[in-house]
Amino acid sequence: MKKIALITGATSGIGKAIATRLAEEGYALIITGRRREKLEAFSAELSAKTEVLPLVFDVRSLAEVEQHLGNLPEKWKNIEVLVNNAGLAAGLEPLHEGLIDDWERMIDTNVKGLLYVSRTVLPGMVARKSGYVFNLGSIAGKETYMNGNVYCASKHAVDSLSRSMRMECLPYGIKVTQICPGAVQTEFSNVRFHGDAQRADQVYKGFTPLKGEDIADLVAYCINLPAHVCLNDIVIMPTAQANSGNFYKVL
Ligand code: NDP
Ligand code: 8X3
Repeated sequence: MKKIALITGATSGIGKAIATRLAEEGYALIITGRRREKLEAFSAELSAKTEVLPLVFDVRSLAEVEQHLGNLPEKWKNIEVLVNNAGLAAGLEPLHEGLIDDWERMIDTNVKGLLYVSRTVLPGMVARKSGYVFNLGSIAGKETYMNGNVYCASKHAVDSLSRSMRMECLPYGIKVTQICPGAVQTEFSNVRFHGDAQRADQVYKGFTPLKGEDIADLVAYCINLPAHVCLNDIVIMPTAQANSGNFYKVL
Protein backbone atom coordinates (compact mmCIF):
# COMPACT_ATOMS: atom_id res chain seq x y z
CA MET A 1 0.00 0.00 0.00
CA LYS A 2 1.21 3.49 -0.85
CA LYS A 3 1.57 6.16 1.84
CA ILE A 4 -1.83 7.62 2.74
CA ALA A 5 -2.83 11.29 2.74
CA LEU A 6 -6.15 12.62 4.06
CA ILE A 7 -7.34 15.93 2.64
CA THR A 8 -10.47 17.53 4.11
CA GLY A 9 -12.50 19.78 1.81
CA ALA A 10 -11.31 18.26 -1.46
CA THR A 11 -14.43 19.00 -3.54
CA SER A 12 -13.03 22.33 -4.74
CA GLY A 13 -10.27 24.91 -4.62
CA ILE A 14 -7.12 24.39 -2.60
CA GLY A 15 -8.06 20.95 -1.24
CA LYS A 16 -8.82 19.62 -4.71
CA ALA A 17 -5.51 20.93 -6.05
CA ILE A 18 -3.58 19.42 -3.13
CA ALA A 19 -5.28 16.05 -3.63
CA THR A 20 -4.44 16.09 -7.35
CA ARG A 21 -0.82 16.89 -6.57
CA LEU A 22 -0.46 14.30 -3.82
CA ALA A 23 -1.83 11.64 -6.19
CA GLU A 24 0.96 12.60 -8.59
CA GLU A 25 3.44 12.38 -5.70
CA GLY A 26 2.41 8.74 -5.22
CA TYR A 27 0.03 8.94 -2.25
CA ALA A 28 -3.16 6.96 -1.81
CA LEU A 29 -5.86 9.47 -0.90
CA ILE A 30 -8.70 9.84 1.54
CA ILE A 31 -10.69 12.82 0.29
CA THR A 32 -13.62 14.43 2.07
CA GLY A 33 -16.37 16.99 1.59
CA ARG A 34 -20.13 17.39 1.98
CA ARG A 35 -21.08 17.52 -1.73
CA ARG A 36 -21.35 13.85 -2.64
CA GLU A 37 -21.62 14.33 -6.42
CA LYS A 38 -18.56 16.51 -6.64
CA LEU A 39 -16.54 14.25 -4.35
CA GLU A 40 -17.47 11.10 -6.25
CA ALA A 41 -16.75 12.67 -9.64
CA PHE A 42 -13.35 13.85 -8.39
CA SER A 43 -12.68 10.44 -6.87
CA ALA A 44 -13.38 8.77 -10.22
CA GLU A 45 -10.97 11.18 -11.91
CA LEU A 46 -8.24 10.54 -9.32
CA SER A 47 -8.61 6.78 -9.41
CA ALA A 48 -6.83 6.74 -12.77
CA LYS A 49 -3.75 7.88 -10.82
CA THR A 50 -4.03 6.32 -7.37
CA GLU A 51 -6.20 4.50 -4.83
CA VAL A 52 -8.91 6.78 -3.44
CA LEU A 53 -11.35 6.58 -0.52
CA PRO A 54 -13.99 9.32 -0.77
CA LEU A 55 -15.81 10.09 2.50
CA VAL A 56 -18.85 12.36 2.55
CA PHE A 57 -19.29 14.05 5.92
CA ASP A 58 -19.48 17.41 7.63
CA VAL A 59 -16.41 18.28 9.72
CA ARG A 60 -18.68 20.28 12.07
CA SER A 61 -20.22 17.06 13.36
CA LEU A 62 -18.03 15.18 15.86
CA ALA A 63 -20.27 12.12 15.44
CA GLU A 64 -19.74 12.12 11.65
CA VAL A 65 -15.99 12.71 11.97
CA GLU A 66 -15.65 9.82 14.42
CA GLN A 67 -17.94 7.56 12.38
CA HIS A 68 -15.89 8.05 9.20
CA LEU A 69 -12.34 8.66 10.38
CA GLY A 70 -12.49 6.64 13.59
CA ASN A 71 -13.62 3.50 11.76
CA LEU A 72 -11.44 3.43 8.67
CA PRO A 73 -10.95 0.13 6.84
CA GLU A 74 -7.75 -1.54 8.06
CA LYS A 75 -5.71 -0.68 4.96
CA TRP A 76 -6.59 3.02 5.23
CA LYS A 77 -5.80 3.44 8.93
CA ASN A 78 -2.17 4.55 8.77
CA ILE A 79 -2.58 8.13 7.63
CA GLU A 80 0.83 9.69 6.99
CA VAL A 81 -0.25 13.15 5.83
CA LEU A 82 -3.28 15.07 7.16
CA VAL A 83 -4.27 18.26 5.37
CA ASN A 84 -6.74 20.23 7.50
CA ASN A 85 -8.12 22.31 4.64
CA ALA A 86 -11.94 22.36 4.95
CA GLY A 87 -12.95 25.88 5.86
CA LEU A 88 -14.76 29.00 4.82
CA ALA A 89 -15.46 32.67 5.31
CA ALA A 90 -19.08 33.78 5.52
CA GLY A 91 -19.97 37.46 5.34
CA LEU A 92 -17.92 40.64 5.42
CA GLU A 93 -19.83 43.00 7.68
CA PRO A 94 -18.99 44.92 10.83
CA LEU A 95 -19.46 42.77 13.90
CA HIS A 96 -22.55 44.73 14.97
CA GLU A 97 -24.25 43.75 11.68
CA GLY A 98 -22.92 40.19 11.46
CA LEU A 99 -25.16 37.17 10.91
CA ILE A 100 -25.00 34.75 13.81
CA ASP A 101 -25.39 31.80 11.43
CA ASP A 102 -22.28 32.93 9.50
CA TRP A 103 -20.33 33.10 12.75
CA GLU A 104 -21.43 29.64 13.84
CA ARG A 105 -20.49 28.14 10.46
CA MET A 106 -17.01 29.68 10.51
CA ILE A 107 -16.20 28.80 14.11
CA ASP A 108 -17.69 25.30 13.85
CA THR A 109 -15.86 24.53 10.59
CA ASN A 110 -12.56 26.39 10.80
CA VAL A 111 -11.87 25.77 14.47
CA LYS A 112 -13.99 22.92 15.82
CA GLY A 113 -13.90 20.90 12.56
CA LEU A 114 -10.11 21.11 12.47
CA LEU A 115 -10.00 20.04 16.12
CA TYR A 116 -12.38 17.10 15.64
CA VAL A 117 -10.44 15.77 12.64
CA SER A 118 -7.06 16.26 14.32
CA ARG A 119 -8.23 14.64 17.58
CA THR A 120 -9.33 11.59 15.59
CA VAL A 121 -6.29 11.26 13.30
CA LEU A 122 -3.36 12.42 15.46
CA PRO A 123 -3.38 9.51 17.97
CA GLY A 124 -2.44 7.09 15.14
CA MET A 125 0.47 9.32 14.12
CA VAL A 126 1.59 9.61 17.74
CA ALA A 127 1.45 5.81 18.17
CA ARG A 128 3.47 5.30 14.97
CA LYS A 129 5.82 8.20 15.78
CA SER A 130 5.39 9.40 12.22
CA GLY A 131 3.23 11.86 10.33
CA TYR A 132 2.78 15.27 8.78
CA VAL A 133 -0.03 17.76 9.49
CA PHE A 134 -0.76 20.74 7.25
CA ASN A 135 -3.17 23.33 8.61
CA LEU A 136 -4.72 25.82 6.19
CA GLY A 137 -4.49 29.08 8.09
CA SER A 138 -4.65 32.41 6.31
CA ILE A 139 -3.15 35.88 6.23
CA ALA A 140 -6.39 36.51 8.17
CA GLY A 141 -4.79 34.52 10.99
CA LYS A 142 -1.78 36.80 11.06
CA GLU A 143 -3.51 40.16 10.60
CA THR A 144 -6.99 41.50 11.30
CA TYR A 145 -8.78 43.38 8.55
CA MET A 146 -11.87 45.57 8.45
CA ASN A 147 -15.08 43.48 8.65
CA GLY A 148 -13.05 40.26 8.81
CA ASN A 149 -13.84 39.95 12.56
CA VAL A 150 -14.99 36.34 13.06
CA TYR A 151 -13.16 34.85 10.05
CA CYS A 152 -9.92 36.51 11.25
CA ALA A 153 -10.56 35.25 14.78
CA SER A 154 -11.14 31.70 13.52
CA LYS A 155 -7.88 31.76 11.55
CA HIS A 156 -6.01 33.28 14.51
CA ALA A 157 -7.25 30.21 16.39
CA VAL A 158 -5.76 27.99 13.66
CA ASP A 159 -2.48 29.88 14.03
CA SER A 160 -2.45 29.25 17.77
CA LEU A 161 -3.52 25.60 17.43
CA SER A 162 -0.78 25.00 14.86
CA ARG A 163 1.80 26.24 17.39
CA SER A 164 0.30 24.00 20.09
CA MET A 165 0.26 20.96 17.83
CA ARG A 166 3.87 21.54 16.82
CA MET A 167 5.03 21.61 20.46
CA GLU A 168 2.92 18.64 21.49
CA CYS A 169 3.93 16.54 18.47
CA LEU A 170 7.63 17.26 18.90
CA PRO A 171 8.47 14.04 20.81
CA TYR A 172 6.86 11.95 18.06
CA GLY A 173 8.68 13.38 15.04
CA ILE A 174 5.42 14.63 13.54
CA LYS A 175 5.84 17.69 11.33
CA VAL A 176 3.28 20.52 11.54
CA THR A 177 3.19 23.15 8.82
CA GLN A 178 0.74 26.03 8.79
CA ILE A 179 0.14 27.53 5.34
CA CYS A 180 -1.24 31.08 5.39
CA PRO A 181 -2.25 32.27 1.94
CA GLY A 182 -3.39 35.65 0.73
CA ALA A 183 -5.91 35.73 -2.11
CA VAL A 184 -6.40 32.38 -3.85
CA GLN A 185 -9.08 32.23 -6.56
CA THR A 186 -11.38 29.36 -5.60
CA GLU A 187 -15.03 29.09 -4.52
CA PHE A 188 -13.98 30.96 -1.35
CA SER A 189 -15.40 34.41 -2.22
CA ASN A 190 -18.53 32.91 -3.73
CA VAL A 191 -19.16 31.17 -0.40
CA ARG A 192 -18.22 34.29 1.58
CA PHE A 193 -20.76 36.39 -0.35
CA HIS A 194 -23.49 33.75 -0.13
CA GLY A 195 -23.41 32.91 -3.85
CA ASP A 196 -23.15 36.49 -5.18
CA ALA A 197 -20.84 35.62 -8.10
CA GLN A 198 -20.51 39.20 -9.31
CA ARG A 199 -19.28 40.40 -5.93
CA ALA A 200 -16.98 37.38 -5.67
CA ASP A 201 -15.42 38.09 -9.08
CA GLN A 202 -14.62 41.67 -8.03
CA VAL A 203 -12.21 40.34 -5.38
CA TYR A 204 -9.86 38.99 -8.06
CA LYS A 205 -10.15 41.81 -10.62
CA GLY A 206 -7.07 43.79 -11.66
CA PHE A 207 -4.35 41.42 -10.45
CA THR A 208 -3.27 37.80 -10.74
CA PRO A 209 -4.40 35.88 -7.66
CA LEU A 210 -2.87 32.63 -6.46
CA LYS A 211 -4.33 29.35 -7.75
CA GLY A 212 -5.00 26.22 -5.72
CA GLU A 213 -2.09 24.65 -7.61
CA ASP A 214 0.32 27.21 -6.10
CA ILE A 215 -0.59 25.94 -2.64
CA ALA A 216 -0.36 22.33 -3.85
CA ASP A 217 3.20 23.03 -5.11
CA LEU A 218 4.08 24.24 -1.63
CA VAL A 219 2.70 21.08 0.00
CA ALA A 220 4.66 18.94 -2.48
CA TYR A 221 7.83 20.91 -1.67
CA CYS A 222 7.33 20.41 2.07
CA ILE A 223 6.66 16.67 1.93
CA ASN A 224 9.79 16.15 -0.15
CA LEU A 225 12.10 17.92 2.32
CA PRO A 226 14.60 15.78 4.24
CA ALA A 227 13.31 14.20 7.48
CA HIS A 228 15.21 16.72 9.63
CA VAL A 229 13.76 19.81 7.89
CA CYS A 230 10.31 21.35 8.43
CA LEU A 231 8.85 24.63 7.18
CA ASN A 232 6.78 25.50 10.26
CA ASP A 233 4.82 28.49 9.09
CA ILE A 234 4.42 29.86 5.58
CA VAL A 235 2.79 33.10 4.39
CA ILE A 236 2.22 32.94 0.64
CA MET A 237 0.83 35.85 -1.38
CA PRO A 238 0.14 36.83 -4.94
CA THR A 239 2.99 39.11 -6.05
CA ALA A 240 0.41 41.91 -6.28
CA GLN A 241 -0.56 41.58 -2.58
CA ALA A 242 1.60 42.98 0.23
CA ASN A 243 -0.66 42.21 3.20
CA SER A 244 -4.32 41.51 3.90
CA GLY A 245 -5.51 44.93 2.70
CA ASN A 246 -2.84 46.13 0.31
CA PHE A 247 -3.17 45.10 -3.35
CA TYR A 248 -1.65 46.59 -6.49
CA LYS A 249 -4.60 46.45 -8.88
CA VAL A 250 -4.70 47.67 -12.46
CA LEU A 251 -8.39 48.01 -13.28
P1 NDP B 1 -13.40 26.50 -1.41
O1 NDP B 1 -14.72 27.07 -1.00
O2 NDP B 1 -13.09 26.41 -2.86
O3 NDP B 1 -13.21 25.06 -0.74
C1 NDP B 1 -13.58 24.81 0.58
C2 NDP B 1 -13.61 23.31 0.81
O4 NDP B 1 -13.97 23.07 2.17
C3 NDP B 1 -14.67 22.63 -0.06
O5 NDP B 1 -14.16 21.41 -0.54
C4 NDP B 1 -15.81 22.36 0.91
O6 NDP B 1 -16.49 21.17 0.53
C5 NDP B 1 -15.04 22.15 2.22
N1 NDP B 1 -15.88 22.41 3.38
C6 NDP B 1 -16.41 23.58 3.78
N2 NDP B 1 -17.17 23.41 4.87
C7 NDP B 1 -17.11 22.09 5.17
C8 NDP B 1 -17.70 21.28 6.18
N3 NDP B 1 -18.50 21.82 7.12
N4 NDP B 1 -17.45 19.95 6.19
C9 NDP B 1 -16.65 19.42 5.25
N5 NDP B 1 -16.05 20.12 4.27
C10 NDP B 1 -16.31 21.44 4.23
O7 NDP B 1 -12.31 27.40 -0.65
P2 NDP B 1 -10.72 27.32 -0.61
O8 NDP B 1 -10.20 26.18 -1.36
O9 NDP B 1 -10.21 28.67 -0.95
O10 NDP B 1 -10.51 27.13 0.95
C11 NDP B 1 -9.76 26.08 1.53
C12 NDP B 1 -9.11 26.55 2.82
O11 NDP B 1 -8.17 27.58 2.53
C13 NDP B 1 -10.09 27.17 3.82
O12 NDP B 1 -9.71 26.74 5.13
C14 NDP B 1 -9.87 28.67 3.67
O13 NDP B 1 -10.18 29.37 4.84
C15 NDP B 1 -8.38 28.70 3.38
N6 NDP B 1 -7.89 29.90 2.71
C16 NDP B 1 -8.41 30.30 1.51
C17 NDP B 1 -7.93 31.44 0.90
C18 NDP B 1 -8.47 31.98 -0.38
O14 NDP B 1 -8.22 33.15 -0.71
N7 NDP B 1 -9.19 31.18 -1.17
C19 NDP B 1 -6.82 32.20 1.51
C20 NDP B 1 -6.40 31.73 2.79
C21 NDP B 1 -6.89 30.60 3.35
P3 NDP B 1 -18.08 20.95 0.60
O15 NDP B 1 -18.73 22.26 0.33
O16 NDP B 1 -18.31 19.92 -0.46
O17 NDP B 1 -18.31 20.44 1.97
C1 8X3 C 1 -8.63 34.16 2.81
C2 8X3 C 1 -7.86 35.37 2.48
O1 8X3 C 1 -7.67 37.87 2.89
O2 8X3 C 1 -9.87 37.00 2.32
O3 8X3 C 1 -8.26 33.62 4.02
O4 8X3 C 1 -8.93 36.61 4.48
S1 8X3 C 1 -8.62 36.76 3.08
